[in-house]
Amino acid sequence: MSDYETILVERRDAVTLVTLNRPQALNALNAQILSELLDAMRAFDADSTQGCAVITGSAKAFAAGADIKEMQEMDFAAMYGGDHFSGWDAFTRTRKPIIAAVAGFALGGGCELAMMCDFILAADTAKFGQPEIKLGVTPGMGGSQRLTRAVGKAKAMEMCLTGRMIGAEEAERCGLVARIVPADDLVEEAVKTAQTIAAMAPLAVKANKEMVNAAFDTTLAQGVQFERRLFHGLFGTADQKEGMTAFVEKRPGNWTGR
Ligand code: CO8
Repeated sequence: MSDYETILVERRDAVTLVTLNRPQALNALNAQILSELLDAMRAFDADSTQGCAVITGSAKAFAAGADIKEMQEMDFAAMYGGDHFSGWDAFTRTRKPIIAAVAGFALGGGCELAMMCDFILAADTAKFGQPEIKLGVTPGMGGSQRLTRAVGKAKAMEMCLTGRMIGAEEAERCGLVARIVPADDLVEEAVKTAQTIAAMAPLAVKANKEMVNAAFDTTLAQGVQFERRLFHGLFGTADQKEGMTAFVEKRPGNWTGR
């Protein structure tokens, strides 16, 4: 359905499935893949028939990081003076939910991309790491911040300072991933989960995403207040009336997104 060269985009009913597709570089994130991914996510966010997205890679690699060959010769002026991050910032402003379905390597920028998604489903083969230290640098796409918030200081510090990879079980134990599924079932399970989300009232889906994310940027009191305002606001929607009436009438809700 698209002319992209580095990603495949497929619609499964109300779910947009994006597959990173640079197998020769283990899905390393270069400028082209960022630009195509961003374009696909903008189209997804703007399309009222689509309710949730899944981003996945190959069995071997979700993504093995930012493209090292693209960065190798850059100096400070090229990196600082260039615009290498606003695209990723834009990615995080996607308002509908995105699930990362991770099999194989999610390293450096690959781990950071997975963490920019709303939650991670991991295949039992998944391996997460921030190995930038081994390249003489640090995470650059938010990894030092999102990983620390996800797994706490001790493990984030160890991973960033040593480059040690963690497997799916350790990642689940420390709260980095929502759930582990057998590798063969990963994409189907992620799409099924996305379809469950896409079948919910759309305004409530956006509000839930927004308020959980607010927990990372606010004090508890501010976050609770933010939640309350959105909660109040949903009582002005037709879908709140429909959802509660459907419960009382013991039938599924029939959402209008109003
Ligand atoms: N960038 C570019 N090419 C890569 C990358 C990468 N991150 N990872 C793998 N490749 C390429 C390899 O060079 C190789 O290409 P070729 O066949 O032409 O030599 C091909 O993919 C296959 O890789 P390997 O032969 O290395 O495969 P192995 O199975 O032996 O090893 C590993 C797999 C362990 C995943 C290994 O490839 C590896 O260590 N990759 C690098 C991991 C890494 O260091 N990632 C962090 C990158 S830095 C980063 O992400 C910072 C983000 C900051 C944002 C910056 C925005 C501009």
